[in-house]
Amino acid sequence: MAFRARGWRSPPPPPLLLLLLWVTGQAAPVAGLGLDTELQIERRFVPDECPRTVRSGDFVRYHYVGTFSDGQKFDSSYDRDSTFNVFVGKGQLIAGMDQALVGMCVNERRFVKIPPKLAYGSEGVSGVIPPDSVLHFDVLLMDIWNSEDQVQVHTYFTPPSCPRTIQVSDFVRYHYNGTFLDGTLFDSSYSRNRTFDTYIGQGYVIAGMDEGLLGVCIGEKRRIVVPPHLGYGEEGRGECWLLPSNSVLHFDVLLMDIWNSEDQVQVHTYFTPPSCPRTIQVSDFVRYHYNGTFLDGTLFDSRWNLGKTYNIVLGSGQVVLGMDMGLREMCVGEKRTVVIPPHLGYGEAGVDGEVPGSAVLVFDIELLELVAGLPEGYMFIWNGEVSPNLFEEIDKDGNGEVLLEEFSEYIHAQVASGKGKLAPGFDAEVIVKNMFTNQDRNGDGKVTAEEFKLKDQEAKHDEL
Ligand SMILES: [Ca+2]
Ligand SMILES: [Ca+2]
Repeated sequence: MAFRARGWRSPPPPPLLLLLLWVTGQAAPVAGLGLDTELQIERRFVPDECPRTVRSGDFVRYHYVGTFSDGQKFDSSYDRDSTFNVFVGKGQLIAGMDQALVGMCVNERRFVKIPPKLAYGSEGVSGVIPPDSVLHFDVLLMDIWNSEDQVQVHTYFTPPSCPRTIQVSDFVRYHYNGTFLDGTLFDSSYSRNRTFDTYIGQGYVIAGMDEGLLGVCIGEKRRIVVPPHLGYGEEGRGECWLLPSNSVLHFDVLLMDIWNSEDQVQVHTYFTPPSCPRTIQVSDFVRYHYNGTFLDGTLFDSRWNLGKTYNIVLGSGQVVLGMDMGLREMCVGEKRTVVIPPHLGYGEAGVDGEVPGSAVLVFDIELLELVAGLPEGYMFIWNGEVSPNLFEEIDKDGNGEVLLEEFSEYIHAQVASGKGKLAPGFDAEVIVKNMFTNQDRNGDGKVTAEEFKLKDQEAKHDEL
């Protein structure tokens, strides 16, 4: 090993490194001759993009192959399949390497020739580096950061509108590609075809992401650069991957979704009809069109496209609570947008294959029809006075018993003549059957005058 010291907080060095430390400490300056007496640097490859170069004090990760002048290899990081990680300019490297790394870009490749006086001098390293050896290094820089680095954010796509940005305690869903500085991909939510979902600012993600995600809009594309002390540090352990220790991480983030547990349903009316005799109340039957999208604009459901309306009774549990709330007070002909947070939508589970877990839903709604419902809890009401001889009227054949057929015929006749009203939006036969069963106390399929009377006396707001 051609380096004097261990990397930053690395495990204890193997014996050879200890030996090198000792020997280098003893090395006397050597007066050489010709070109071999000076440090020579050849920049073999310089990338087009180079936002930052190595400065003294930086921590770097690099690969190298070390050879003697005759081409014989004495050491290589590739053989160990791991980069060499070290602070530059702090005497942890032989002097020649400390100097040679300065000014390098990530992905730059340098051929470096180091004279003995800037390496191991006239002593060399017993059994490894002969005395007065000129050392050649083929260096490829992988990573660079400084302990003073902060999180860097760079927004490279800004959506046209941004009604809301990420704040502490929000729950977000985002896609990301995670790369090292040299561009190598180490993780991607896209490859899993699933967003990364988390609370922000509460320590569920690395500190650098908690900070770097603040202020992001839906649809924004942002690169977040996280130095290791705000990322996975020396251990390099992520949630599902083991990273090289002390690596800088690039996250290219696309925000898909954002909400807060304190969010309520948001309603925005963008078209109001000229007249509105009644707005939707609980128990009303309504028909409406809608498009359902996620916050990023992806359509997940559309009644408009299907050419069918959605028909429900408000307050009857036929739609998610957020939709029930979002439809209230709407007029026929009105158009509105309803934004539903997941705790009032499909929750953490979502809908398999249709709605991801913890998704905010945006519904664009047009109300087409409204049929006023009955008061809450009623399935049938009389519009006027109830006949005093009700049982006799229902018992058409006068045999003292009411069968379901008689009962059903009678109720439908009342509805047809406008004297009674069934709750809209439900199956009339089911309502009638339930009413009949309710009257038939002993369940023998007939309602007697006695059963009818008992039911009548205890009824508070029941059917008849
Ligand atoms: Ca009868
Ligand atoms: Ca009975």
